[in-house]
Amino acid sequence: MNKNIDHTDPAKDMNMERGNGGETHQRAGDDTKILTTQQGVPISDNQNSLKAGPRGPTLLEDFVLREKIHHFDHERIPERIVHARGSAAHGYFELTESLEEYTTAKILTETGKQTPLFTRFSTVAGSKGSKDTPRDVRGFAVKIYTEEGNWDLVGNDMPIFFIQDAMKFPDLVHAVKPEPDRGFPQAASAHDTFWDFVSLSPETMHNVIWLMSDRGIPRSLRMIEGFGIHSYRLINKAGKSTFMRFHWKPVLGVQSTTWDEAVKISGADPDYHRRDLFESINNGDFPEWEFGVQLFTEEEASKFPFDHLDATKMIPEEMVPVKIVGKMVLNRYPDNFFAETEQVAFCPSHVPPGIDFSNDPLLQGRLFSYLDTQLSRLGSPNFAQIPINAPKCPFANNQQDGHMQMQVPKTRVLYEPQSLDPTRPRESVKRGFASFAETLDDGVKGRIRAESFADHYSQPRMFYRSQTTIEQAHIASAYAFELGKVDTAHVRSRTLGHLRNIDEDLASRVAKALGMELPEAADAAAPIQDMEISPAVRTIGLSPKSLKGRMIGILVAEGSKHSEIEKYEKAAQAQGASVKIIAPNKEVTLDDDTIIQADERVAGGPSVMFDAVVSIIMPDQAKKLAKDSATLDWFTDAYVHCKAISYCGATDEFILSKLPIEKDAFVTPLSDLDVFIENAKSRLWEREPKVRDLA
Ligand code: HDE
Repeated sequence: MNKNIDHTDPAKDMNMERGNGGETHQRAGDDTKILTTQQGVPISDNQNSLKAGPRGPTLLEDFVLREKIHHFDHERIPERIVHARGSAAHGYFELTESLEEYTTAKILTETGKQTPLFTRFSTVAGSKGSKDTPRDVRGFAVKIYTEEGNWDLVGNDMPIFFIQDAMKFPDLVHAVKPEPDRGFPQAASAHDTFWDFVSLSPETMHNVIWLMSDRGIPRSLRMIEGFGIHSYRLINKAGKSTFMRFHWKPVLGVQSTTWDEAVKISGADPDYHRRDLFESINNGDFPEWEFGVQLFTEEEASKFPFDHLDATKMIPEEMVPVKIVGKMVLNRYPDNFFAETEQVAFCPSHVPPGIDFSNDPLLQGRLFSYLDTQLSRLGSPNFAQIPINAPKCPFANNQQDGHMQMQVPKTRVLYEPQSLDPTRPRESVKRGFASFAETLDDGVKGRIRAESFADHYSQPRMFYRSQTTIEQAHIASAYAFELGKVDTAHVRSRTLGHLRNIDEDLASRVAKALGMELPEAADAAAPIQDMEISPAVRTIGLSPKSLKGRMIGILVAEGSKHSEIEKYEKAAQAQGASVKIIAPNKEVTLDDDTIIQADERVAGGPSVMFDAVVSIIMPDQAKKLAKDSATLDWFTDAYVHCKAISYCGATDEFILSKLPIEKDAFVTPLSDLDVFIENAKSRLWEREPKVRDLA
């Protein structure tokens, strides 16, 4: 709430002049920075092009105009083919426990040191300008500027991937992207081509069920987990290798929205996640993750009931615990979106000595793809020289020239071996990167899929059976929603055949919601196993019961009680929540004549943007608001999204009483402040079956 509204216009104090057309010239004073061309030539007029007379044609000689327009014409670069929409932040990595026994990499052996990093989160399918809240996987890419070179941990918010072999990636992406003939749907998997592809590729079933779960619609980027998916290798001083899968665990826990909420948020604020990241960092609420590793030997891996080189398989935490060895804190929002968030280029092949790759065929394909894509996206093999991509440790090599070369090497010698310039860099057996000396099987060369990759149903079955009842209902409803958008009957039916192999109850619920008969179960290439339940894959009930990271919306209007608003604000903020004031007008006079500035007007700040809501309004205002559909939706949505609502007498009499809102444990009067604060830490999921027809 901003009480000190300042209406003074700083432009008045500047060196302003009006031109003939009333346009504003911001003239530089003696000590102001002077506007120049790219060549450093000072500019005298940035408002008018050079003309032959006041009404005459514009002259071609106007180099100021031409340079300005020319640069503008080339402002766009191709967006990422996948993960185009992203938001990022700077921060640091700190190791809390050394992994010296397993690796020589300094970043994993030197504790207590803060190493700078840059993290970019993304959606996968949508283009750069699409919304933040589609049902989608989230990318979770971290570039750690270690003293032994950059380490790019390019992961997702789900521990498995859709396909097992890089060969299938272009097909997967073509299937989920807008259909090529019609150019839609944008940022959505709910269409025929996606479900056609996945229903013909049973290996996708595991990632698809994660996508259909609440993890596909996160509440905030601060509340997602990160997974490297593939097994990597750690190599120690003795050259011994241990497999590692890495994890990021959000301190705020994993939290999601409901589907109805996600759909409405995308209209209310397409930048919902980006804004949340920006605001939380600017408020000093720095997002934080624990860094954990699952470590296992080749021998242990050989006893897993699946192949760890198969990226469609996770290693349940209950089988190999996640050892927490460090943390990441994001504490600075980028200064410039394009220069940093857009130009950052991640490559899983960027690893420091002591970390190496496994033979996962998906990872092997990725090791080529990322370097390749940066060439067409950033336009030059010199993309590593862009400040956000450049290592922060010394680097030197003999690569030369190319588009946008920023370095000016002062030497005759850009080759090796050489005997002319002793200052030039040399290789180092002692400190250099060395691949693990793996003994390979004498297998037969061919386009082969390992038989150990054949079980596509046991893990999605384990995932579904590990969920709470309410999450299972969300998953079934998500399948029903997505398949409801699929017009081709045989695609829907084929998908149901796979669901039967995952869980008969799931298949029946989805079939019922679609009004379809269950088909034969799909043929399974390997026997389906009943694995142990893994509570760690749930979201409900796993996040800490806390107000930290949550947002409370308080509805006020003319004459609202200032003391009451402050009471709620203070109580929420004391527990780490943020508060936004919503009002019918931007500026509102309260009962004690204080004029405050609302953060949003009601139509601009629907309740989907908050975790819990409060209403403090006077009877005359309540009567008026009772006729406003945005206000009625404000309360109805908060209720159907299972949120805590605190109401005053006038709200109850003139608004709530007209709406299908039951006074359950989470709908409480203003006087029950403590109850509201407790409720606001979670949602009343038991309300959901009363307000929504779940599958
Ligand atoms: Fe990516 N992926 N990917 N991917 N990926 C890209 O690289 C690719 C895969 C992931 O914020 C592209 O710079 C192939 C798995 C993230 O800039 C491209 C395959 C995982 C990001 C590419 C995969 C990811 C990307 C597009 C299968 C999780 C965004 C733009 C073999 C472990 C990074 C770019 C950012 C981006 C290729 C599969 C994560 C085309 C070929 C598995 C987080 O190179």
